[in-house]
Amino acid sequence: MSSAPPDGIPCTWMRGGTSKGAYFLKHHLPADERARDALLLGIMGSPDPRQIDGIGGADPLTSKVAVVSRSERAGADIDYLFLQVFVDQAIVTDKQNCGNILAGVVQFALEQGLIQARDERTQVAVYMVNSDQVAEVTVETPGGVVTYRGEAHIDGVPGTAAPVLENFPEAAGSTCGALLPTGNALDVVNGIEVTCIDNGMPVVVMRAQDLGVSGYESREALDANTALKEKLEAIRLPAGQLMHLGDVTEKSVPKMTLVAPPRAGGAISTRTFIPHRCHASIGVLGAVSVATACMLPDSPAGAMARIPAGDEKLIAVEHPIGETSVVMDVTVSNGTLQVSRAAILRTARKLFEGVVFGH
Ligand code: NQM
Repeated sequence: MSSAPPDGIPCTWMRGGTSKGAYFLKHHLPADERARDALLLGIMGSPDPRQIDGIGGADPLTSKVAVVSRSERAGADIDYLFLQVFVDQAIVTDKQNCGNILAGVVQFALEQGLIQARDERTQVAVYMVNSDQVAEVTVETPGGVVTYRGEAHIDGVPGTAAPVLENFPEAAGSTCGALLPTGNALDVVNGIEVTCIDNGMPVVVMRAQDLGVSGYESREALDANTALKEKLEAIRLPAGQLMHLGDVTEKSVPKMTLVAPPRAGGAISTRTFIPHRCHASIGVLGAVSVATACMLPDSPAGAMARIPAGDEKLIAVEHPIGETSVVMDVTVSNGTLQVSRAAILRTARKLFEGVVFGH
């Protein structure tokens, strides 16, 4: 299948936020994209629903790849390309970003010697190749050395770890060209009211109730609901065109988020399909996009969200296993929403470092 180097490739396997992935230095992977993708499919064990012949975890959230290199761009320290390796199809896509895998990229770059740590904590400008956007990421480096241990907790991960702060100063429209790619806060697609939004991740936001569910079901119950999945795909394909993403049949965007009124003290309750399986929680940039939709009065999310007052807002996005809090600086000028910053807390952990083999 691929011409993988027989001696394998250096690889670090990390938990980034609520996802897991293989982190590579760019120069260790084939420069040719087809050869690279074939190699990554072999490494993850795709296509196979069990990924039994690879290191992927048989879930889109654990079949992810970060490709990292020193940046040559002004204003950036390192470049991060995210690749989603589909589990049951022979597809590797760079058409989406991933803020969870981003949570391990800086520690990896520091440990690989691409950049130098400061004492206490190190802030790094990460150029996210997929969305042509810079994220500011701050990690703990006591004595100039990366630590994964700490007291921060994120829902969906047992225990605590060192905090990783992700700041997105320029997320709006990073994939679709505009925060509201259709030009509207509300569209009707296949008879369902939706908000098509891109504040770092293209997402279609709609009322769970309109799709015949409560929006409080478990991930497992929603994943078993094939009728719901068919309805969502029938909305996603035309929505992808409206969002300037073209034919999204083989793309992992837009994500599909069902919203319901909050019921755990947060701003909104969510269930997100990414796009064919229900997310165990919600993606980082997915949460930023949904939190932004909550600020639009015409959106199905805005109508039911509980939003705190003030320009700096803490929006708790509830999901199947807790909540993800997004801090946003928001202003409205001339009736238009301006989000000048979105920030989120993550943690990460290095799980192993070694050599991985393709086919
Ligand atoms: O939205 C899953 C994840 C993600 C993406 C997905 C993510 C983000 O949880 O920034 O983190 O939506 O495919 O890893």
